[in-house]
Order: sequence, then C-alpha cells, then structure tokens
Amino acid sequence: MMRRLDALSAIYPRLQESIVVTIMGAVAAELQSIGHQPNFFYLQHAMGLASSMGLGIALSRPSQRVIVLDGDGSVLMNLGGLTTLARYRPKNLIHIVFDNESLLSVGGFPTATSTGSDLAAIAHAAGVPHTCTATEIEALVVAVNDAIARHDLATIVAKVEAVGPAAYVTDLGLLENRFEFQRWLRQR
Ligand SMILES: Cc1ncc(C[n+]2csc(CCOP(=O)(O)OP(=O)(O)O)c2C)c(N)n1
Repeated sequence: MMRRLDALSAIYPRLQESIVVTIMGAVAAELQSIGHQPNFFYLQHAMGLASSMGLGIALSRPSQRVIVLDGDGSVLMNLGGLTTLARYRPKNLIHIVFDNESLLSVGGFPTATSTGSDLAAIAHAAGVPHTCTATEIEALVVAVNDAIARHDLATIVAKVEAVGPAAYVTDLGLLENRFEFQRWLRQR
C-alpha cells in the first residue's frame, strides 16, 4: 500500500505539464504542499464532479492533457460521471482515483470500496476503455506514463492508505485559484 502524498510526488512531473483538477480536502492540500501551479484547480465542495469538470476542459482544450485527481467517496457519489466520461471518451483525459476506502476529509467513514466495490471494474463496465488498479507507486507511475503514451481515456485506481495532511486549509484562497486558473486556461 502507498501513501497518497508519496504517490503525488512520484507523478508530480506529469502533473506539472498537465491541466489538473482535484477534489477538495486532503488531496488538494497534499498537492499544494508539493507545489501549487496556475494550471492546478481544486474543485471545492462539488463532490463527485471533478471528472465532469475535467471532461469539459478536456473537450474544449483537446490539445492539452487533463489529469483529474479524484477520491473513492467522490466517485461513488456520482457513478454516472464515469458513464459520461466513457461516452465522450476524451483522449486527453486521465482519471486517477485515490482509493483510501474512506471519506477521509470528513472524518474517515468507510466507503463501499472497503466492503468490496471495485472502482476500476465499475469504470470498465461504464465503458472507460483503459482501467487498472495500482497498489504500489511504481505501478502507478507506469500506469500514468502508459496512459499518456496511449493518448486515450483511462481510469487508474490507486489504492492508498487512509492518511492525510495535518490541516486541509491552505493559504490559497478559493477565488484566487478560480481566477488564476481561468486566466491560465484562457491563454491556452
Ligand atoms: C455534495 C457534497 N457532499 C458532501 C460533501 C462533504 N465532503 C467533503 S470531502 C468529503 C469526503 C471525500 O471523500 P473522498 O472522495 O473519498 O476523498 P478523501 O477525503 O478520502 O481524500 C465529503 C463527504 C461535499 N463536499 N459535497
């Protein structure tokens, strides 16, 4: 099993060169602790919709790569998002789901992946053309690099420990991130 912070550090070079949309909470704070960039957007509150926002950006910016950093609880809240992703199949979108089997950011309640639900299998059944589950950092890095080289929609589930940062609030304001990201996108 890997720690998400280590996993994020390992794929950070790929994130730097991509448009990144994350869910709120632990993963957003961890990515910011490694290094915020103007091409990173941390979607607040709208649980389950990071892949939908990533889809819209990927379709409107087909020459840019979009990486969505999702969570098991968020995906489970909007499973229909996987079917929509698969329907439009943006070749420039990679969907990474950090599966800690928990709603970590609100106290750590167990999700359905802790009782056997398999998000890579669900994504595959939804029609996502390439899916896999990585349990080690090396496998995650290979899966991300393969997805980039293949240039096709992929959902990569990374099984991670249910640990997060000490604090989720960072000094990057919501509106600051919103305007900075929008400006960055407009220049593309
Ligand atoms: C629609 C909606 N419901 C509830 C919340 C409260 N909430 C914020 S983060 C979170 C848990 C997210 O879990 P997961 O996607 O597994 O990510 P993790 O926190 O484990 O990294 C919840 C329930 C929310 N932001 N939006």
